[in-house]
Amino acid sequence: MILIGQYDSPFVRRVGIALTEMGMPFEHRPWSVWGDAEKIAAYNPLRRVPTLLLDDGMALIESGAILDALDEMAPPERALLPRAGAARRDGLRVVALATGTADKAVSLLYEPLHHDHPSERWMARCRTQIAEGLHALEDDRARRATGWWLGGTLSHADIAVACMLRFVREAHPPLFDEARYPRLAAHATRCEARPSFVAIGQPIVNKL
Ligand SMILES: N[C@@H](CCC(=O)N[C@@H](CS)C(=O)NCC(=O)O)C(=O)O
Repeated sequence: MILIGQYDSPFVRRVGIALTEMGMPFEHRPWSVWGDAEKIAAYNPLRRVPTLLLDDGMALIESGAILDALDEMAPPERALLPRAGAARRDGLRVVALATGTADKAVSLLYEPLHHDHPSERWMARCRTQIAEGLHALEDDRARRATGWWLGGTLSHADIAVACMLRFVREAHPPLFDEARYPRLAAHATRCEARPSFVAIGQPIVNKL
């Protein structure tokens, strides 16, 4: 398999970490969505990352769809979400809160990069959405006594939240006050200490 995209993207990083945690070997092509857009377009007409090329030549896009396929391809004991039922829905809800927050953090980073006159109204909305996403995740984690988000083992929920947190903290430092989100800060510390998180990551490249 070949994973296309740079690890400063919380979505690409999430897929790279999940592949590593699942023990699935892959090659990495750190192509930029700006400088390498036409190379990416050969596999994904949307010119977005992550894009994952499977061994049979199929190109998967959208991190959620990619990880769903990988969970299905992995031996059941290595999948990072339950296959069905309430526990799966719970995990998907946490993942959606995390990736939705990451989406808004990416939009907030892009706005001044792509507009001569960035919209303050749009950026204020993004900041509110990021803060509310972080609050909801902090409250959700407070209601759980388990070591990892969904129980005793690492899941897609843990990875999605941690990748979002690293991106928000690096791209928008004023938006993450550790004192306000102590459980999320502890979650990030725990995840970032794992070898897969250490190996897969890069500082944000904030230019076109
Ligand atoms: N919903 C997508 C979001 C992916 C995403 O936002 N990727 C960004 C990089 S962080 C990208 O491709 N940006 C270029 C663009 O959207 O044109 C997913 O989960 O895969």
